[in-house]
Amino acid sequence: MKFLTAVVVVDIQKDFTTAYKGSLAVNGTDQTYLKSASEATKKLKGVGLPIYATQDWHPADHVSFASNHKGKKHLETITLEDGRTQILWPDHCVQGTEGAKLLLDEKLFAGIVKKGTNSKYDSYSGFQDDGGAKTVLDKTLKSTGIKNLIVYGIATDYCIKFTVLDGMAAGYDVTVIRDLTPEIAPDTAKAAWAEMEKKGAAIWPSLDMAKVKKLL
Ligand code: VGL
Ligand code: ZN
Repeated sequence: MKFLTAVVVVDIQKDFTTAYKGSLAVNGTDQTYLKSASEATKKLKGVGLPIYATQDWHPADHVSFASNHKGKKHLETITLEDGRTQILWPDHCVQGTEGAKLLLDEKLFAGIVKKGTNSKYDSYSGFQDDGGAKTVLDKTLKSTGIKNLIVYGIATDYCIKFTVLDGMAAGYDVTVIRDLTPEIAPDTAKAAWAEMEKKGAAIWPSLDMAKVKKLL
């Protein structure tokens, strides 16, 4: 059977979780969350859907790390030489480190899409970085005839928002699973949910396998 729907699990990595005392730990990412995310992913895999993971994968000299900008702190915003604004974060998901590891069983995934690998550009989106360089995600999905995406993971206000908006811009119907998608801050998350919905994303409060079966 050929599926019309794929699942994109965003950035479920040690550094983003309280469960592993990550450097950029997001509220609501304890062991209970990880268990729910893992069970949901297994159910989706169980009905045959292809599952892709995105993985934040930064070099140590990445532009988004406050430590690479003298005198700057976590969550400050800077203006880069080319005029773009960049939010600064603690060092996180450095290539090859423990904190960059994915927390779901990698056997679940049809592919793992690394992002944020260019030190000059951040990449909240799983589709492309801030310099416009595409990842393999869109090509991979299009080449297998995928039309719909089910998205969840970390975090609503950054990587989920940009992955969902770029997914819709690339022509996919996108559904986001709210209770599997924790957020960095309430105000930015509220705006992110509103924007995703306004631009046409379906927001489900939780994973509903009866509804998923209609998307297959
Ligand atoms: C993310 C901040 C920096 C995310 C990644 O996964 O939402 N947030 N890098
Ligand atoms: Zn990052």
